[in-house]
Amino acid sequence: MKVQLVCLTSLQQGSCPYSKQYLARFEQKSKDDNMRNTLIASAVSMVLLAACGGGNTGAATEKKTEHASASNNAVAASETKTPLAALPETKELKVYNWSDYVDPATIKDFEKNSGIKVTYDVYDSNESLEAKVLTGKSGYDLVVPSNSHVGRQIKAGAYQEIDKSRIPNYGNIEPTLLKMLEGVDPGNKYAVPYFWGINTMAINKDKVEKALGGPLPENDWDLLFNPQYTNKLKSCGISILDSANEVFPMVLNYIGKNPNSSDPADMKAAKDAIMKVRPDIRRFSSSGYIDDLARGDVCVVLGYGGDLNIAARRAKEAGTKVNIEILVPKEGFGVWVDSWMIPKDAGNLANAYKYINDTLEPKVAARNGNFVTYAPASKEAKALMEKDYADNDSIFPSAEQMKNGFMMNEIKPDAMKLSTRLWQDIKKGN
Ligand code: N2P
Repeated sequence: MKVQLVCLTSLQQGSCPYSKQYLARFEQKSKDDNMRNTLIASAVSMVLLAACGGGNTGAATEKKTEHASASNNAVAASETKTPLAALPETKELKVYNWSDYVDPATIKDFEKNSGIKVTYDVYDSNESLEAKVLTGKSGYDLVVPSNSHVGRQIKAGAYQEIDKSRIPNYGNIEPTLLKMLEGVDPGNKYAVPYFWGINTMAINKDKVEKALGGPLPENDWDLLFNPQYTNKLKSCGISILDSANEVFPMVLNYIGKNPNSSDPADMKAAKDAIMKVRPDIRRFSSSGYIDDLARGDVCVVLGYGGDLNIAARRAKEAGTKVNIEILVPKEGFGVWVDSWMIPKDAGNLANAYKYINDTLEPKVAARNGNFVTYAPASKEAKALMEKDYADNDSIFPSAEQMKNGFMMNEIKPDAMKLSTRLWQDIKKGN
């Protein structure tokens, strides 16, 4: 993926804020950096695309992109010549999604407008979802894995191909997200992006400053992985995601390794690094940390960017003095894309398509985006979101910041097994 292409059309119109030199420099850097090349360029271009397409002058460009994307990726329903074969009509839809990942009001509206009854269950880790979908009898019509798990689950035969012509809003999807997913889902046959976001950390600023009794470290990740700091911070509470897949890349990056390494020696080094701070970790949590942080029960959290923002909002709404800051560390943060996928055993196919389509409606996507504080895949949604969120760099990191991000890619099956075993040991304290 050539970063220059990203702003090309806007540059011709003079509306792209990034100079050719800047983009060329970035591309050179990407070439030099084997580990972070293709996918990071894509991630950066995602932000550039948003920036380039934001103003009025970009409107023509936007249209062109949309058209190209529609013809590349889907035949919009309106363009289809032959009518679609009818799918069996049913009256329900079973969704299995991440917790805190939808505005419940959008589900109510969908039910009201469609007459479909939605059953909505939640999980808080890719591991939990995978355990269900790999049985082949998930009982769900829609699930939402991260890009790190999409490829392996497709290969395992867990999903049905998407009929894009049944999703008229498919052309609303930010094209860069589809490009990013191509690596795990060639031809974008199975996965339809929903939100993208980052794995990062948040602090209760007052408590952290008090516990440290001195300045915050230059490297934000020292707050979580350097015993010099964690020794002091354990008194106010450290919480990290309860998932090897979400935490190992952060640790590998901290110790200077490839965040997506499948090398057993690197995995063991990551485990050793966590074991150094293990006595100081109060909680392993993948969703409960939102309220822990909002209440002031923990002061440093490794979590999902949007969830950390939800914690900050809840603290504000509760009128407490809990002062939460979400960090976007210059030393690196993980980037992921979560997608709708239809399990093989889905029984309410027509309704699954209707629901996916609804989530890509810019207004619905913006409403969900405001509620869950992640970046919607529906590209027009950002402009409709509350300004505070649209301007929040832990929800929409800037192009500069994205250079420090790394995609959280799929790791090899053997490495996955090893990291799961190491994670159990870490939790037991072995
Ligand atoms: C929502 C977490 C979704 C992000 N609570 C995980 N990729």
